[in-house]
Amino acid sequence: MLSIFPRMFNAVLENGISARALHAGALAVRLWNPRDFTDDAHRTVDQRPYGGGAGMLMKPAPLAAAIDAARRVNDGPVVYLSPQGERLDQRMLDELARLPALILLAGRYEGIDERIVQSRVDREISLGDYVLAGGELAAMVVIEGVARLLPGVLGNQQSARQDSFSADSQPCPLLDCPHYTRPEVFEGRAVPAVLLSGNHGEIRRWRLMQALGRTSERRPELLAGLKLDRRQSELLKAYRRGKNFQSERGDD
Ligand code: 4H7
Repeated sequence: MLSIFPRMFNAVLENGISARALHAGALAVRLWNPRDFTDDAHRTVDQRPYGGGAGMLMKPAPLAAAIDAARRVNDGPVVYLSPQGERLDQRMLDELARLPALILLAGRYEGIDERIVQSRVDREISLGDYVLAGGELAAMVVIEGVARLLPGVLGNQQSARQDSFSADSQPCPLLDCPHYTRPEVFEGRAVPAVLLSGNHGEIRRWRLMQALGRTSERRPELLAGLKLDRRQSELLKAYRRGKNFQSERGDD
């Protein structure tokens, strides 16, 4: 991990699943600060852009030296987090989680000198079409997304985890169904009766219906990429019928 703000990573490395992955030895993160690879008294990592314009760039020499040092310790593809990158998705996280090592590069200022991209970056990844002040949060998204996929990380579901290491990590085909826990009634809202029925066939059916219905309402483009079988089409129709019924009653 290369960043001029290494302490930002405490947020993800000291908490939750990534912290557990670290302690379990399933994950190791080493932080490299380009500032430690400068040779002037001010430890300068930024420089004005050729051609003018607002803002500064990360100058190439400290980045090159930091990347090369990181590579000597743990060689792996260099991933640069930037808005110009390929969109991150679950399939990509799965791919990254299978690599023995990875060098994440977080840019600050207006980005890095293009010659570093050319000479040392293997893959440019973006979280999505929006702008952050630095690549650190994006890198942390990659760290947490990868950590939870590593074998031996999810204590209780360890074996399930390994089974699903490939299968479960394909791009999630559908959105998740709604979830409920105790109490049965909260602020006047009851848990759907089917979930209390003990009929596991009906519960599975209801959950799939909700997943299909919510996906068609919220992310129709995900559904367009799927080929629904007879049962799934019927469940989706039933969901829509239920919705129409509710809105006719005015309690949608
Ligand atoms: C590399 C190049 C990632 C990194 C430029 C990083 C969004 C994402 C950054 C920039 C990021 C993402 C510098 C471009 C600051 C915008 C105001 C850091 N933003 N920045 N500029 N979508 N910012 O994954």
